[in-house]
Amino acid sequence: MNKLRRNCISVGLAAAALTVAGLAAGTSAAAESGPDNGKTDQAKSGGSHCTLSVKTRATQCFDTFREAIAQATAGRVTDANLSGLASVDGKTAAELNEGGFGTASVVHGIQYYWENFNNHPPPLHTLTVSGTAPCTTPTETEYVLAPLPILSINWNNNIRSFQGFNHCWQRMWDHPECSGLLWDYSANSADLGAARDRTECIIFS
Ligand SMILES: [Ca+2]
Ligand SMILES: [Ca+2]
Repeated sequence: MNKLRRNCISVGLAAAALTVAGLAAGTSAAAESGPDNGKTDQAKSGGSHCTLSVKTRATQCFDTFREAIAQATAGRVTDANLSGLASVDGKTAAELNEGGFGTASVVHGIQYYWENFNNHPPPLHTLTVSGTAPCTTPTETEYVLAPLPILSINWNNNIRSFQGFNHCWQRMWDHPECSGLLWDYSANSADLGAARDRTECIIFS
């Protein structure tokens, strides 16, 4: 087991308290939340398809999903679909999951602005998070991402679906200090349901 993989890389605030209070998606009516229905805080500027490296904390945004995936994989995967519409296809998913040791950049998760992996009319936005190695066993924490980045959109309270890659699972929390569990260990979700537009902390595991 590579020791590097076992280190917890804290991006932004560290998880202060990993309590499971509030478990069960979307049951806390008083919890801070984003828009209930239509998205209101649309992109102001910059490309809609962004990447975040957990190693360098660098972010970049691109006009196309294809460009974002190419950057997130250090040029290894260059044929992802252009728009970010719907989930990555099976071929691209397989390519993303080939990212193992020795590759420069390994995709851990893609966050989608809309439910059903962005299978929705525009505007479409994606946030692809990458690291330098695959994740370890699903319930062993890799790192905390909180608060979420503010790029062409503010990703806080704006995720409706996500996909994990390279053995990475996600837990989603309502607040930037990683409290108020919204969504427990999962490899993906096509629709966060009552937890839509509420995530401000993701723990990758
Ligand atoms: Ca929230
Ligand atoms: Ca893990």
